[in-house]
Amino acid sequence: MADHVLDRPPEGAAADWTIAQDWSAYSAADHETWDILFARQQQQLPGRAAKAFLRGLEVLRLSKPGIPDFAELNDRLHAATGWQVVAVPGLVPDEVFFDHLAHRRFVAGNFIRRRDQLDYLQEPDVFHDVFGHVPMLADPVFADYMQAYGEGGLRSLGFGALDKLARLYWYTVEFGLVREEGGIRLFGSGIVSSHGESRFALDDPSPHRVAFDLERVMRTRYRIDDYQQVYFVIDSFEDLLRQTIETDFAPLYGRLAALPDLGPADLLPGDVLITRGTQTYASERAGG
Ligand code: HBI
Ligand code: FE
Repeated sequence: MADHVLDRPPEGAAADWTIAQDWSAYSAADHETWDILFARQQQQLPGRAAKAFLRGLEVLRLSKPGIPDFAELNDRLHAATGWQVVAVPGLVPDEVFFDHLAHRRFVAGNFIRRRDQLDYLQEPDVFHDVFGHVPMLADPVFADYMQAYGEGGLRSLGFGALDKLARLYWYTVEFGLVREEGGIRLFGSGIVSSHGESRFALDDPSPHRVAFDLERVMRTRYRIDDYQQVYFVIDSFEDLLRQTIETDFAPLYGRLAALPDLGPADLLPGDVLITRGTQTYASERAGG
């Protein structure tokens, strides 16, 4: 579990940690922060984000100015795939998080970042959660993948294998790339909601880009404090869903327990490399 998570719902939250979005409480400045973030990404993402993501923005009409009202957003999202967005005060415990996903509910922070945090913040806010995650949930295949992930998450708790499964989420849902039309496109929410990383992940020579392999991904540690040193590229959302559903995770966890973890920049002889990164960005940031 993330370090700054409480172990029971804060006052005012329901037993499942949900709260009212309280849309009318946002200030004009809050809505303007959303509009600034939205405009920056709208200018950057065509031709870079996966078609499913861009289609989701349209289906959900996220271009409407201001922070979306979840009630209105949910009418469209529910009609598309049966998913719903529910508001939470911040990070919730793993078990609560997985249970929501398994029931097609995506938890979203209801607060928005301050104006001096446009480029980076650690806790997921409404821009990351709604702009970053929700468009993909309007895609029927990805919608099924997220539910399957929640179900797998609940099972993983019994195996003590959450750290391994969390890497799958990280390197797909948060930071995934996909092959599309002979090129590579973005779909990970942490990338598409970040002005800097939505360039870096595709264009920068520094990170490795490696073809997705479930077991390989689940061995790979990740960093939460800076751009990724490796991105994994899936063939398609159908393929990702199929691998996740067809894999029996119990023996996989057994195998993983016997294998050493990999660092974020390690490469293996069996890797299918799309780009071998220079790792220049990471070494310079490390103080070189
Ligand atoms: N809580 N609000 C919130 N959002 C998350 O993405 C989240 C969480 N709690 C736990 C959690 N993620 C992790 O368990 C997963 O990333 C694996
Ligand atoms: Fe996220």
